[in-house]
Order: sequence, then C-alpha cells, then structure tokens
Amino acid sequence: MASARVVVGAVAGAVLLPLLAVPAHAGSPTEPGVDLAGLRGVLRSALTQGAPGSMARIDDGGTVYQAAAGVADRANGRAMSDADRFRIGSVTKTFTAVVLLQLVDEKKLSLDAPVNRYLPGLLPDDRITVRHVLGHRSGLYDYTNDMFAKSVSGFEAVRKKVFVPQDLVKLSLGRARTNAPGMAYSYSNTNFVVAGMLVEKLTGNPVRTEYENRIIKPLKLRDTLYVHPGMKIPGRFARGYLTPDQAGAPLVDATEQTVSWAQSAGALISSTRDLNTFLSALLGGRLTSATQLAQMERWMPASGSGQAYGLGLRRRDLSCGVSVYGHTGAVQGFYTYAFASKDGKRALAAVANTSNNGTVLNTMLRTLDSAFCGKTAKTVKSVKPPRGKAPVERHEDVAPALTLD
Ligand code: REY
Repeated sequence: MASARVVVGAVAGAVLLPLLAVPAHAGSPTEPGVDLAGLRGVLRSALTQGAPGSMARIDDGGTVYQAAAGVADRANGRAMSDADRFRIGSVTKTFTAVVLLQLVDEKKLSLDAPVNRYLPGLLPDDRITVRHVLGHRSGLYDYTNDMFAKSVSGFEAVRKKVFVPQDLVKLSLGRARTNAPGMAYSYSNTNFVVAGMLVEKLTGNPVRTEYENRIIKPLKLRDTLYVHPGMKIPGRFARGYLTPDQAGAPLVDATEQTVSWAQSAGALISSTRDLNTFLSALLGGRLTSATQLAQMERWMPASGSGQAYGLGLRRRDLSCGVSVYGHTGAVQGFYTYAFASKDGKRALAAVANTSNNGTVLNTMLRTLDSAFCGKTAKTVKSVKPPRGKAPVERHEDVAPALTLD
C-alpha cells in the first residue's frame, strides 16, 4: 500500500515545484510494471509546455501510485494534490452511458430502438437509434464546433449560461448532419445531450439523481458531483486555466462555469481516486450486466490511429501492445485521461489543469504508457522521426473540427 509521499524533484524554473510520489512496485511477471519515473517525467513535461499543474494516480490491485507536479492555484501557488477535485469533461459520457445501459438491463430501453420512440419528434430522422447516439454514429452535428470556434470569447459567452438540453439539440439541428444514421463515427457532444434527455425521460428524474443513485452512492465516490447549473467546484479543487488562441496571451482562469453547454456530455466533477474506482468497477463488471458491458465494448473504428469507440467507452491500443479502456475529457481549464486495463485491475487517471493546448494534451497521453507499458515506454518515446519528416502527432479527438494545436 502507499507509504508516505516524498518530495522527489523540482522542475525547471526559479520556483521549486513539488512532485509528490509513492514508490513503485515490480508488477507481475506477465504484466508490465508501472514506470513511475517515466510518469513523473511526463507530468513535468506538461508543465514546461504550459500547464500550471498536472497529476496522476494509478490504482493497481490495491497498490496506489500518485504523482503530482506544479500548482493547483496560480494565485497562491498551492501545490497540485491528489485530493483535488477537477472537471472531468467528457469522461462524464461514460457515466451517462452506464446509466442508460442499466436501464437496458432493466428492460426500460432498447439499444436498437429509435431515439424518437422515447422522445417523440426530437430528432429529424427516425432511423437514429440509441446505439447510434452512444457510439457517436448518429450523424448529429457537434454544436460545440461553432460555440468554441474562438476559444476565449466562445467560452465567456457561455460561462454563466443555463441551457435546457433542447436548446443544444436545436443548435445541432441547425447544421447539416455529418453522416447517415449508423454509417460513420463522428464524435459529437450532441449525442450525449440526447443520452441525458433519454435518462430524464425514462426515469422521470434529473440526470444528477441517476448518477447519484446508480453510480456515486453505490461506489462511495466522495468527490464525484454533478452541480449543474452551479458554477463552483465544492470543497478542495484544482483551478483550471484555459489557454487563449493567441500565442503568449495570459491563461484565463476558467474554473467557475455552469458547463451547461455540455451537461450530460461533460459536466461532472471528480477526482483521480474516484475515476479509478469508477472504471475498475465498470470493467470489473460491477456496474452493468456482462451482456451490457459487452455492448459497451463492441468496438467500431474511431478517428485517430489505435483508437476505437464502443458505447460511451473508448479503447486505446498503446505502443506496447496493451489496450486500455476509458475516456478522455477536455473542458475549459482541464484535460483528463481515465483508462483501465480490460479486467479493471489497473486504472490510471491523469489531469493537467489547462486546455486548448494540444502539446500538453499529447504529452498527458504518455501517462498511459507509463501506467500500462512499464519501462518499454522509454524506448518508444526516444524514437526519432526520420530526418526531414515531421513527428506524427498522436491527436486526441476531443470534438471534431476543433484544432487543438
Ligand atoms: C470543448 C472546447 C471541447 C474546449 C469539448 N469537450 O467538446 C467535451 C469533451 C466535453 O470532449 C476548449 N477548446 C478547450 C476550444 C477550441 O475552445 N477552440 O480546449 O478548453 O471533453
């Protein structure tokens, strides 16, 4: 189990930035160990690339590894800590999908039924099914592409707004659909706004109640909260800093916002510990029946190499041949990675408290190698692209048409 945390390093620059870590263990003979030194290096890189702070937690069959670098609050210099809550963005989608798959288990919903059976007249095409929505195959345009075409002014325009879900669906339907129902993968927040509407229609409760009763309380997630349309993160939290589009412009403190533009597609607050508990429970088969988990894991190709999408669940094939399962999140001020092994025994949650910085996003992706590939990740990282060729960016698809670099 985790022993005392130790300050093990400082980061380039005048200020001593604490890096908290817990010693590594060896891993089983068949599984790669955790590369804690590599993980610390990745977290430090994110700081040099513009993140005020970064942290990660790995839960591996009862052993906990934690590492943190930089600050949770730029105003007072408070160090980033594993106890800090943060906004998890689209990792929310996995929670929403779990609620709906539980409703499938309860025979209240059929994955292959049209959305319009439950929400008559909501969508302009009766062929769009619940499965299409949860797998981003509906063709419903992602309204956030237009909303955040300009990152700071777009954000400030919605920071305090309270939308009803229908408003957001309406924004999407004002644009052409990206594909015929079921014909292609196209990541879109609209899908998970519709998913939230399905939850509310079928249960008669706000999504918040269903997250609480079905996931948060049973798993005793103390840091996981849906406070929409409240703007504050309760308790102890990391502040989030949005990177402006203009190079060199100061970071914008984006911590306080309704996240009403995302709701059931991205408004949950959580912590690294809770995210690991959640994914371990999901992949360990403790949140849905085996049949519904298998539905979530029916993979379709997604944009980006080595990526596939199921239902509210992403699969990433790492460079070492290990596949991991979870979701990513990008909400103003926070980038989150939450992934676990197939059986849920090892889970990683990592966060940087900045966003709109593709370099940081790509760097934080490497926490997955450190967590699941062991030392082999080192060799992969040091491979240099052939002379004259630009390095291939491993680009996270947060929302289509959003350029993160
Ligand atoms: C919203 C814009 C991205 C983020 C999004 N997030 O769809 C969902 C997700 C909930 O996948 C913003 N980017 C940023 C821009 C780009 O404004 N112009 O990076 O903070 O988690």
